[in-house]
Amino acid sequence: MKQTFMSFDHDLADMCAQERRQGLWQNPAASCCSVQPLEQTGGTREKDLPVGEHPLQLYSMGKPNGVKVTILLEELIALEHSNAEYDAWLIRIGEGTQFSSGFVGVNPNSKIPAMVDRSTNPPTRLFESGSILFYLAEKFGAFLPTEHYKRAETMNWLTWQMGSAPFVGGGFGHFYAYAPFRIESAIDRFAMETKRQLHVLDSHLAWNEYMVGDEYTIADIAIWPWYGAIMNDAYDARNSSRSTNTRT
Ligand SMILES: N[C@@H](CCC(=O)N[C@@H](CS)C(=O)NCC(=O)O)C(=O)O
Repeated sequence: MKQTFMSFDHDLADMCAQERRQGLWQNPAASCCSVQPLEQTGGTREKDLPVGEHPLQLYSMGKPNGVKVTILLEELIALEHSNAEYDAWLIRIGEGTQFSSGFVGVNPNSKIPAMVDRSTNPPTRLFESGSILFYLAEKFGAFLPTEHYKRAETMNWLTWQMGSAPFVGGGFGHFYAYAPFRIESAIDRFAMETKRQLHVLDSHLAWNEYMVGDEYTIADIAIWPWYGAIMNDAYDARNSSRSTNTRT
């Protein structure tokens, strides 16, 4: 079974928004992108994860953090790294699959993406998209420069992205597009922060082809699914100058 998870999942986003407007957001287990209640951190359902034939098992879905890992895997396969072949298993976060015991065994934090490298003994569990990108880049010796300055710069931008994304998704995306009611100060704060981050990228990319000069790295792979999605109108936010008071 192979799925791709290559693009922003607008259907899921719409479903989240709908759920919340209908009040399902009060039951975090039933809604996606939820705040995970403490009692669910240990895995609420006894269910093993499926395992396929390839060395790498990916448990994910088509949301920006998941897309990062899929892009890197597909780039590695394009470079003919045959050990980068993977089985991709859809984790339906809207249905709470991330709280199953099998998933929690791979990612105790119950968030996609998660991965298992079964080519090692014992198998290596991986969670946090930045950690997965770094692990794969090191393992395959690709998209992570070896030269001192460029390697440091790659990690600067990779960790910048990991630290910045929650302001975009959990902050701007939530308050602008999905929240059941509108809070002007929250929308303003996170819209400004998202614009500021886009400005940081714009300024840097005015002088650099990629985030690390002329080299395509895991920093670009981490950054594109989030900021590319914003530029492609994720959250229906292109016209974000519209008044926070008039949007319904
Ligand atoms: N810092 C984590 C964030 C992962 C994350 O927030 N995943 C979201 C989807 S984009 C998720 O699984 N949400 C499910 C939930 O909150 O229950 C990473 O980069 O891997």
